[in-house]
Amino acid sequence: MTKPKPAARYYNSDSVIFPAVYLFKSTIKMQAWLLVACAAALATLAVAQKPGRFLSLPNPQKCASRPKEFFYRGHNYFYSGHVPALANRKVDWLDGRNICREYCMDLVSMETQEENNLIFKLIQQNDVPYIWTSGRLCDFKGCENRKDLEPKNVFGWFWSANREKLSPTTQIPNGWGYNPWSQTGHKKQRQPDNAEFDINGTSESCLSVLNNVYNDGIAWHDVACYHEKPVVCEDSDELLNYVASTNPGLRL
Ligand SMILES: [Ca+2]
Repeated sequence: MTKPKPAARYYNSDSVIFPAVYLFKSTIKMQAWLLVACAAALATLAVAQKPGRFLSLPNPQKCASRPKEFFYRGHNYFYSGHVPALANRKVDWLDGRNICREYCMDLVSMETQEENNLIFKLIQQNDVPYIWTSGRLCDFKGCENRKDLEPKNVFGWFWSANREKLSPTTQIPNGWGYNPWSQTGHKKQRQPDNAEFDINGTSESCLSVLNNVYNDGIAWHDVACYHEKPVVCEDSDELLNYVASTNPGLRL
């Protein structure tokens, strides 16, 4: 395994997982995939200057005692600001995923308006300035030659936690009454606007919910993944099933 270039660090981690969707059809295949991922992570740790740049594996004990702030449609959620051990932590997007993944969770994915409203309410009621979600632009290795993702700023977004595609960014999603993407931002244009790319060449490849940063209320923004933010974690069926199958008797 070659050492990742710093600029490609997020792309490397996602190119491992995004095309792997078809491997998740059975627990046995999933275990095989996790073994491969584990071996890849260990091999990379040996050469990486900064460890932890790859997806973390779940920790069974942390999964069993994971924070459960509220429950919705079979999943537990928590805001990192409400967990004493994490209350003061702001992390980049990949570290955010890994904080959640050690608890058998992942960054939150809002596939429905009802779920999105719950997250917006959490942000509003607790005066949270911003959070990371699992939303990610498919602009890394493995996303080339995908005509269905073009143009990327409209069709190229997916939830990393479960690899589901988002609705086209220019449309109100099916079953929703509003478009969750902000109508404004740094360039006074609707989101996603990839604004930071014009400033310093860094793509805005990760999806954050910002609380009125642009006098635009609570809304979705594309943001460069290196920014440090608190997180909302949501149960991951894949990681919970994996830990359950490999730890008989563990109460999750
Ligand atoms: Ca933006």
